Amino acid sequence: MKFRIVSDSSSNVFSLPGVDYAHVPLKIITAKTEYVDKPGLDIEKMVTEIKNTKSKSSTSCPNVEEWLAAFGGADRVFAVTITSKLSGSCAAATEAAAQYEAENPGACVFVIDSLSTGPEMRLIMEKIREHLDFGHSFEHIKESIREYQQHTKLLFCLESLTNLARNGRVNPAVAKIAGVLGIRVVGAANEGVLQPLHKCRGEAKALDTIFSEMKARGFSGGKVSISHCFNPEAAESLKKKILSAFPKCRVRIEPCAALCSFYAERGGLIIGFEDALA
Ligand code: X90
Repeated sequence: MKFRIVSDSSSNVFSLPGVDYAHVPLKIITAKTEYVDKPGLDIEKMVTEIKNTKSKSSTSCPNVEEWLAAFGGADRVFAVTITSKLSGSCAAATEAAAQYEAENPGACVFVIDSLSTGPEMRLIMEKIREHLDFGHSFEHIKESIREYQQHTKLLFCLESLTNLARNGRVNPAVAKIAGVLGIRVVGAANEGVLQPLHKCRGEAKALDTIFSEMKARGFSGGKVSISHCFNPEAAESLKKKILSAFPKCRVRIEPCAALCSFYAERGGLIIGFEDALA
């Protein structure tokens, strides 16, 4: 029985050692270029180019064929997608799953709508890998992941919400507040959409606010995954803060790939974490 984990590139995960893993890219479309969210892309250049242009840029999700190709050859697939409330990725994966099962009798695809993105998707995939290592059955893993998702959360801290607002993923009024120099918006993924919570002046204040929000949401030293858009310093400061309160905590830091970099924009942080019941 061949098991595979597949995610769209909003997870920022391009390899997952120890399991059969594939990713399907989202795309970032500008007036001049189409950027495919794959390893090797010069994201710094992309972010700078987009910041310096007045013309509108947008994104597009993987299509059914791309998901299908990524499933190819596996008997059991876990397909983890960005929130279905903000992207068509989950719908395409669901359609691909139905086609794949029809064309490959006996094969099963479980589509997991993360209702989130980035680091929370990584936590979900690492949990699936743990179950696979234990040799658990497909059905058992499906149930366990549904339960695990109740105990993973996502927070974000953004210096600019311009691209989110321009593409209708957040209220323009909220984006305007974030546009003020030095103001960061700290918020949460709530039922699959962005929920702004605080306006913070300065990064130190924002990091304190994130850590308080984590604790308010049940964090007590569980696993943490932080993705940043060209802001490793802030990610490290947050990690330090977490470790000083929870010295044994596993905190992973990684850069955003293209899709998350486009929406989180330079300076942005996205934090996935487990609550006490995970
Ligand atoms: O299908 C597409 O074109 C992709 C659209 C994605 C839109 C939202 C991406 C958000 C990326 C921003 C901070 C975290 C927000 C979490 C919300 C659930 C990152």
